[in-house]
Amino acid sequence: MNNKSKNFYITTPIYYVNDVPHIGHAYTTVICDTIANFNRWLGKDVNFLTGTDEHGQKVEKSALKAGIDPQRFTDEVSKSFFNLAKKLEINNTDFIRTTEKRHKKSVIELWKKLEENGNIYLGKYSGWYSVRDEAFYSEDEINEDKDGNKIAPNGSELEWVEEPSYFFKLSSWQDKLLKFYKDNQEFISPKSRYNEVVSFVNKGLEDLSISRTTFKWGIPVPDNNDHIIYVWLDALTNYISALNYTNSKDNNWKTFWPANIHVVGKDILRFHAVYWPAFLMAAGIEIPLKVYAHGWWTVDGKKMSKSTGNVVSPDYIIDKYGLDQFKYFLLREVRFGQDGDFSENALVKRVNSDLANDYGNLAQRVLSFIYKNNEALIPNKGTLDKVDKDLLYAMDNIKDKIINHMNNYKITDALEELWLIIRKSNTYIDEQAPWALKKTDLERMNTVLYVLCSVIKNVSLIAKNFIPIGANKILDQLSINKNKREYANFYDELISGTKLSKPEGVFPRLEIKE
Ligand code: ME8
Repeated sequence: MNNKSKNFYITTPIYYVNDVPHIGHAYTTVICDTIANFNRWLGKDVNFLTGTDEHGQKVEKSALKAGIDPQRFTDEVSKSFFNLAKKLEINNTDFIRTTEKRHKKSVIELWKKLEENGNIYLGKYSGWYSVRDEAFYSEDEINEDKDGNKIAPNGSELEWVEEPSYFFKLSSWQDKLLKFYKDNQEFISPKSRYNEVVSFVNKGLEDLSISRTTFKWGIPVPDNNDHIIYVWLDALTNYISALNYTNSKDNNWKTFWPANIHVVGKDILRFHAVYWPAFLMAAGIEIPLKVYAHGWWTVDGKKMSKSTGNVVSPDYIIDKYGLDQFKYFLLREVRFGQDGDFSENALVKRVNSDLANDYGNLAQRVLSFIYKNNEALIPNKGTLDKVDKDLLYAMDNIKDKIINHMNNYKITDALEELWLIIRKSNTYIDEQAPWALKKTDLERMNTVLYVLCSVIKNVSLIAKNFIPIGANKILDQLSINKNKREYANFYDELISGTKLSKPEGVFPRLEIKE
């Protein structure tokens, strides 16, 4: 690995503090954590950033409604996202808040750079604005609801805004953006989203209003405090302010920029795939390698919303069904990039079939058999038959495929691949039937169990990036040292005669509990 490919930088969106964390936020965070874990496992130096977006009209309104001043309000609500990260036991390296000094400094610096390069001018904005999306919409995007109110394509309410405003010369970046997309076809994933963005930019870009004057909660424009910097310009900068971009000598900046991947929901693709690269180009900063837009979760077939009362709390699901179970469902149920539907029934079904019946059962039946019949010791390897070699070869092959899938962010494919070897191993144990060999051929029984332990070890080394708690428990039961669980340990041979700890079921069957 050369130095650049040894480092890996991944980000979640920074979440608005006006909302309570729900499974949608948890999803993006879990996806990023898994990708981060996997890359760390491969031996890379990983920087994984998440955080909260705390400025803007929407947050100011929510603070007003709650009757508290915005700083106190954001301090409190930011904590709930910080606590979600803790509850999910993610391995983030940083948590950024846009109200922090380090962030404000970078936003001001970026603004000045854009101004110096002639990309900002003062004008007047009149048009439609959605406070919910913190976004401007052009006339051709606007619809009307049944009462004749103007609404955005996603249904959010619009208000007419007319005020002095600074503009970013987005229109002059249209051709450069199109060229950039053409030269970097991997910049936006999935492909359907890439096409969507290209066609949006092809239609023509208007200059972007990047300051507001009708509220105060944000970062003032340098030398003109009447203006507050547009919350998206402020928020997007988090990805570089966390690396201390204002200090070009900072090691984090030199090591981790450009980011390998920004993971976002499809709702905020335009900001990340059009505005962000335009700002960066205009400021002479390198553009990230990829923006991945994932799909949208509904709940029991309906859009999640406070008014419908169907917002699902991750804490509730984790306490009821378990953290690995929740993560596995999110990662496996829906192909990364596509929409999905959350229901407790689907979660229970998925967990019972894949975790309890397949993986958990494989580990439990092998380990408890050894515990009872081989004095809890890793058996002798003996001589491998073709069928043993085939299984070990398949494991090796699948490991390579999984690495390839994960390097291409195909998380669901990676899990499908891992389950192929788990199911193959369950078939192998049924066919080799160590319980029968116990009576006829102890040497062969030992070999079969040894092969199974090797596969369970390697499956768990990979699985711990996705479902760390259970996979690490299985590795504990196999007496694999905690610091021997990296990719580099994949080819470590198990040592016959090693004492195993008492096996315990790791993924119990779930029942729907009312
Ligand atoms: O947009 N399904 O913050 P936000 C899937 N502050 N993902 C969902 C989801 C759902 N139903 N609901 C939310 C913002 N998400 C800005 C971002 S970044 C510089 C600024 C996830 O709190 C998804 O990742 O509205 C979505 O993009 C993000 O939460 C939006 O979070």
